[in-house]
Amino acid sequence: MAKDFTPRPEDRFSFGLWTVGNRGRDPFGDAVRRTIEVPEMLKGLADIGVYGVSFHDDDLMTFGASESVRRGEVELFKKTLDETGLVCTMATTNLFFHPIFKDGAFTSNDRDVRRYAIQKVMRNIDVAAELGAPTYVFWGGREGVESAAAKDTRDALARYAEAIDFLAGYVKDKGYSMRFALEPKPNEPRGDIFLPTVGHALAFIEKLEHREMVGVNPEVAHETMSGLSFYQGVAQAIWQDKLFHIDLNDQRPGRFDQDFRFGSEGLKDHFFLVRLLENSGYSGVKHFDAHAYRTEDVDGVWDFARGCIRNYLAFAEKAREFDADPRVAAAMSYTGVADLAEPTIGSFSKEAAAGLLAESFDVEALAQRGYGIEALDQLAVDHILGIA
Ligand code: GCO
Ligand code: MN
Ligand code: MN
Repeated sequence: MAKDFTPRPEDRFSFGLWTVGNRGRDPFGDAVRRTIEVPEMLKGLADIGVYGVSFHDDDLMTFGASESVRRGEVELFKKTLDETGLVCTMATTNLFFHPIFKDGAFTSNDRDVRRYAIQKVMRNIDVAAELGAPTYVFWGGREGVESAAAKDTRDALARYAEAIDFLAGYVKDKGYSMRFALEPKPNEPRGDIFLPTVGHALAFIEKLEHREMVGVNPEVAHETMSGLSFYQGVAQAIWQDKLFHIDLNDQRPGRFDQDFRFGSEGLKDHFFLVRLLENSGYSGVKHFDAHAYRTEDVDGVWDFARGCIRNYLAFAEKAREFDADPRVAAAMSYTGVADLAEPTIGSFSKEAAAGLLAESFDVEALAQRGYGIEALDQLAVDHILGIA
């Protein structure tokens, strides 16, 4: 019989309204399944043990509707959160769907579009604060170009930074406690998107005035589309204390943004990713930004959502077993994993430099060393396959 993996609230799993709400529309075909209304969605998520939900302004409040209609939609959402016990874990702005954003939002060549985009975010930040969302995500899907002739990238990045800093100022002025998380993506829908990878985003943050309240929201699919290691991007973000949020899904390299069920493709990558998140003390939400295959009806959507959670918890269990295996400890010791935590020489001093220059090394002997990583990695594969 299949093993039971029941999530606990402290696992802090979260889904976007647009994920389980995805109706399978793609550039080639129309919606294939019915709308799941917000109350039904939240009840369904609560039933499978989810902790929280996230939203775009336009997922929750009808774009262009009167303030009273939009208020009613927020009130219904709040009421359903109360009834289901779910919390609002993140909010974000839809700055990509409406034709006004075809040339970008914060980086549109049209100044009025840029000002409208900032206003749209401010309005939703107020809603996010009311709902208690601790994180506000910025995914700049339309911030980019098809032709490098169309924008001076230096100006575009300056406008991007100006917008983020202005909005950070707004949050501080209002006394809200939320933090910002920038979500990189290399392309799609734009030919080239600004801040294409975790590395670009981390470097960009260092140029901001309010850099202390801005981190990253890396997504499995997006780094994988770039052919990069998601693990390494996340690990560096953790090292820089910038992993404020994470978008979990799955993806094959070299494809369009597939947003597959978490853990359905890259089993070894996900094993190490979950082990990293669990062992690093990451305390943010585990947010799924994925959707069911287009072949699915509403039952399939819930199979998809349960699958994301099940795979995360299964990898967490596998990671614990791996870390508790004495053969793994021995193999890691042989490989010298913990030895890398020991400082090499420390800060510069004239004495340390003179001491190092006077030291002699047995280069031949050092070059002969085997690191035993084949054996160590095979233990990981054995654990993943359940044959350890
Ligand atoms: C995508 C992105 C989005 C964002 C979302 C939240 O590729 O479509 O991953 O799903 O995560 O807009 O900002
Ligand atoms: Mn995505
Ligand atoms: Mn995402």
